This record gives sequence, C-alpha cells and structure tokens, in this order.
Amino acid sequence: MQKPILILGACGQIGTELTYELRNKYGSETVVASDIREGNEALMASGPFELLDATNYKAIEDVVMHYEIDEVYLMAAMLSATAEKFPDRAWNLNMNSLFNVLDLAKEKKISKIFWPSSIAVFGPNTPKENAPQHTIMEPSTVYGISKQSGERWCEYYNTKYGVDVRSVRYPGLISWKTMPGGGTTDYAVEIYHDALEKGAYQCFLSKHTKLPMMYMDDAIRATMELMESPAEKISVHSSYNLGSMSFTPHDMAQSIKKHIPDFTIAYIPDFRQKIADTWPSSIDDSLAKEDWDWKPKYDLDQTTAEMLKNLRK
Ligand code: AKB
Repeated sequence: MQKPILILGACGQIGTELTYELRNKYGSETVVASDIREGNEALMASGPFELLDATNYKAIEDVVMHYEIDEVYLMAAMLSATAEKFPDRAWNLNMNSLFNVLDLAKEKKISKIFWPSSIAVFGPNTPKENAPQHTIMEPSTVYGISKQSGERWCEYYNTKYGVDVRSVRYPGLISWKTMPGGGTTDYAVEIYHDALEKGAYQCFLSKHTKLPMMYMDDAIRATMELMESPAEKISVHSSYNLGSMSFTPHDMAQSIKKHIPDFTIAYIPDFRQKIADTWPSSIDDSLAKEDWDWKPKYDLDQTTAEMLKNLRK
C-alpha cells in the first residue's frame, strides 16, 4: 500500500496535474497537496491541502510528521525567465527548498524524494543535438546554475547518506490545465491560447529556435514511472535526460494551421531568446529508456490536437 505523499508547489503547472494523477492512482487522502498560496479551487477541494512555504524547514517537517509523509515531490521552483530578474530569490527558493527535503530524508523522516531538474542544466558548450546524459554542461542562466547545483547535491546525498532521490531533466512542458509561469518555453502553451482566442500569436522566440518539448501527460507518466521503479534499476542519481520531441515555433504554427488555417504568427524575440540559445535542441535519453523503460507517446501533432480539443471545452 502506498504511504502518504506530500507535494510542494502543488498549484503550479506540473504540480497541479501530478496531484490529480497521484490522487487518481493512490486515493485522495494519500496525497497531501501544498503550496505557498492557494490555487485552483477544484484541486484544493480534491484532497488535503496545506499552505506551506517550501523554504521553511520547520513548517515542512510539521506537515511531514502530522500526515506521516513517506515521499515528497518538490515541484516549487522559480523558472528561467523570472530567475534572470530575481537571481537571489531564485537561488534561495530553488536551493533551500531542495536542502530542506534532502535533509528530511537524511534524517530518515521521509524515505523518497522526487525533484525536477531541467534542460537548463546545459549551456552554450553542450552539443546542440542529442545532448548526452554526461557531457559539458556549464549552464549560463541563474535557473540552470541552480538546477545543476541541485543535481550535484542530489547525487552527493545519495552517495554519502543513501538518500533515495530521483529526478528527470524536464524539457519545455505543454499543458492545458494550468498555465506555466516565468519560463523560456512558455510560448509553447501561450500559442494555443492565443490561436483560439485571437487567431494570431506574437512569439518571443525566433522562428527557428528548436527546443526539446514534451506533452504534460508524458511528463507526469515519466515522473510516476521513475518513482515506481525498483531502486536497483536507477543508475543516475543526479538527474535523467528525458526526451520526447523537438520543434521550433514555426513547426508549432504549421501544426496549429492544420486545425486553424487562418492562424498567423509574428516573431519578436526578447531577452528569453538569449536563454533559449544556450539550451540544446534535442536530448539523448537512452539511459532513461534502458534503466526504467521510458517511452514518450505524444508527438507535436498529437499534442496540438489534445491542446486545442481541451482548451475549446
Ligand atoms: C523554463 O523554460 O524555464 C522551463 C524549463 C525548460 O525548465 N520550462
């Protein structure tokens, strides 16, 4: 039987869908959702909810003790574009929240952690195509530096203290239930909303900026499959490369035009272009495939069909 789970940052883009899926699978009462502020009412009403600051160790510890939490999913983070504007706050949130959960596991108060890393761990000297699992990284953004440091700490806590922490490097994630906030890949969600509402989109990345992306259903399934894998199958204790599809804003526009023929797109790159230019275009995720049988299901056209169908409802 699944022991209680705590999700930190449950009202965000990934946290929302993860909360629903974990509740579907393990029962509402088994999954405690928490966030620093209230979010979607339906989500908060679907099971236990706590207002919780992921940088406050004592507050997390109290909730862990109260609900006898066994696993923590740490989904609270400041993403790449916002982190460039608030470097101190990004470092504080992204690192202190991670230390809090790593220390809870080190002290044996919880037994397993999921912590998301990102393609932002890579930098301008990483091979652009099929970025390998182990390669030159050298991230040049605040967010990327925090994620790479986080990966090192995860591996350290695993080797030194036996902490069972699991992680994937998410690509840009595309979802319709909750908007992303403050990321460089957010255009890939905004574009569907604007296509339906205005028939046009002004893109903040250039026409041919190719980035790794994934439909949210695949990302949630990957997360749950990794967490359910037997510990002996996990060979990467920093974070796994996780791939699905790679495309440009132009490819996306072409995919949308199959459903909305009059759709138009204009390209006006802003500061986020510089961030995107440092990230790889595609990811080699063969270790995730080998170790825990990772297999994505959605390509760009399937993603477009799902996004437009659900946003039209
Ligand atoms: C971002 O754009 O910052 C995130 C990410 C790739 O981690 N979506």
